[in-house]
Amino acid sequence: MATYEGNFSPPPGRFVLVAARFNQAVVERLVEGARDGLKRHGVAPESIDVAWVPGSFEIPLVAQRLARARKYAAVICLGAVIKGDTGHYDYVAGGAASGIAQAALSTGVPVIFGVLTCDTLDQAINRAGAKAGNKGFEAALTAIEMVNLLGQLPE
Ligand code: INI
Repeated sequence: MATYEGNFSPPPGRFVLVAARFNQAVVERLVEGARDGLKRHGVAPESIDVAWVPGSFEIPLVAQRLARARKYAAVICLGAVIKGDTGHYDYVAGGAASGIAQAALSTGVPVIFGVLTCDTLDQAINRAGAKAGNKGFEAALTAIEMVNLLGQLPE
C-alpha cells in the first residue's frame, strides 16, 4: 500500500511568482514572503522569476502561460483583493480563484493560490507579514510540498 505525501526538502527546478500590482504595497510583502519561503527551503535566488500583472483578475492567464511553458516546477500566484475597495470584489476574487485552479488542472503544474481575499486593508496587511503570518511564505511552502508530492506520483 502506497502513501504519498509531499515534504519540504529542497525541490528541483525553477519557480515563478505571478504578482498583481493592485494593492502593490501589500503584494510586495507577499512577494518578499514567498522569496523567503523558497530560499529557506533551498531554492537559489536565481531560480526564482517574477511576472507582474495589473490586478488579480489578470493572474490566471499569465499563470497558465507560464505553467504551459514547462520551464517551472510551480507557479505561485500572489495578489490582494480587498472588499472595501470594490463593488466587483466577488468577480475579481472568484475569477482569480477559479482561473488559478483551472491553470493548474489544465497544465498539471502546481499553480498555487496565494491571493488574499480580505474585508479590509488592515486584514490584508496583517496577512502579508504584519500580525497573521505571511500568505506569500505559506504559498511558497505549499508550492514546495506539491512539487515534491507530484515527483512521487506515478505519471
Ligand atoms: N484587483 C486586485 O488585485 N485587488 C483588488 O482589490 C481589486 N479591486 O479592488 O478592484 C482589483 N481590481 C482590478 C482587477 O484585478 C483587474 O485588474 C481589472 O478589473 C481589469 O481586468
